Amino acid sequence: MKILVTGGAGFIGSNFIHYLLDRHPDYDVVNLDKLTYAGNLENLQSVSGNSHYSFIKGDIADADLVRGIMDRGMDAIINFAAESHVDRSILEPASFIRTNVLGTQVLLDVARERHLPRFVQISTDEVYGSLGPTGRFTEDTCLCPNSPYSASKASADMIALAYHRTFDLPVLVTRTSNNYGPYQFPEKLLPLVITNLMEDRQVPLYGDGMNVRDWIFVKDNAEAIDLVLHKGKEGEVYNIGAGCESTNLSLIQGVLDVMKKPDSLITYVKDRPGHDRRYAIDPSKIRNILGWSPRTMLQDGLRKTIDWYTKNTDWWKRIKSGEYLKYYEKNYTPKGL
Ligand code: NAD
Ligand code: TDX
Repeated sequence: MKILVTGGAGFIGSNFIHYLLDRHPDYDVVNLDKLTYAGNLENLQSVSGNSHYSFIKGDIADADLVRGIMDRGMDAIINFAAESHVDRSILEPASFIRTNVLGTQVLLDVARERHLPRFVQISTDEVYGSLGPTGRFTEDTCLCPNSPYSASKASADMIALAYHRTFDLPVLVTRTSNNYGPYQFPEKLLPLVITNLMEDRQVPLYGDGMNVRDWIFVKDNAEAIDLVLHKGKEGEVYNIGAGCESTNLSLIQGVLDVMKKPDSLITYVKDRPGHDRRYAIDPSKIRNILGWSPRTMLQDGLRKTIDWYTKNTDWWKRIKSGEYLKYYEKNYTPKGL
């Protein structure tokens, strides 16, 4: 197969490309990525010489560029490209609408023109909104997004599924819970906490710290996406989650324990506006129909992740010393960090 992966220089996309090239060494993978602040070709250094892998710097919203790539005879698009950080969507929503909604629409239009056999839209559990203390999101849960980020992702899902129903485009959608693992940009909770703790800096905990997220090791998500690509049914949505719920406070306490750091490094800060209280994915559909199950549970995955950031200090130190500093100041300084 020839596969166009968009956003492959980001966290999940780069992990997915590593997975795909290992699992299917005869596949050709083209990575189209705009290299925003979140895109990092260092994530793909070890495959840069692989003759089955190529990189194109560009925007998914550039229809002519996407047409040119499709003319190489692609069999599938897997659309990871997105603005992905909720806090940034609160500071500046416009780029989220542009890339996540309009960019996806451009990809869908070109896919339609070129009769693409498979289009996998990578989405998130955040489109379902916030849960109370019980229950889990199924694929039939109504969409109720609360942040500009999740609203842009919900829009893209609905447009993609509408292209299936209206134009018969072979679209599949995956909705995954919070991913963690190697190469995650240190603005997201876990890499922020791990790297701050490595420097004995305070870690910011929003609100009362009791918001719940459902954590999945990124390689398990890559395996699930690969299954959906090959065996999923067109027009269907697949929830992907590992059943690892945790409050943010107990997650951070787990990291403090492994890293042998004191609780006094936690600083409670002002809450995120519109902060969703709880997410939890019901993965029964992908488990029962496609036979997927996660391999890595939270404790083991946390250790692997902490170990990766410990061994790759150059990777995150380069990021944290650049443009990222300006964002960190804008998001956290007024709240006392
Ligand atoms: P990320 O921010 O680490 O990476 C996004 C990548 O997209 C970057 O390499 C960036 O350069 C690229 N990009 C951004 N705008 C682009 C554009 N206009 N054209 C081409 N490339 C562009 O994000 P991530 O955490 O790897 O998330 C990947 C996908 O998975 C996103 O669609 C996100 O919504 C979804 N998702 C993420 C999580 C999570 O926990 N991280 C969970 C569920 C779903
Ligand atoms: O400094 C922080 N302190 C804190 O308490 C940060 C950055 C986050 N938090 C909280 C907010 C959330 O409850 O931790 C939780 C996780 O926050 P993020 O890492 O920002 O992730 P979240 O908002 O849950 O969204 C993530 O999962 C779903 C990804 O960023 C999205 O791209 C994905 O769709």
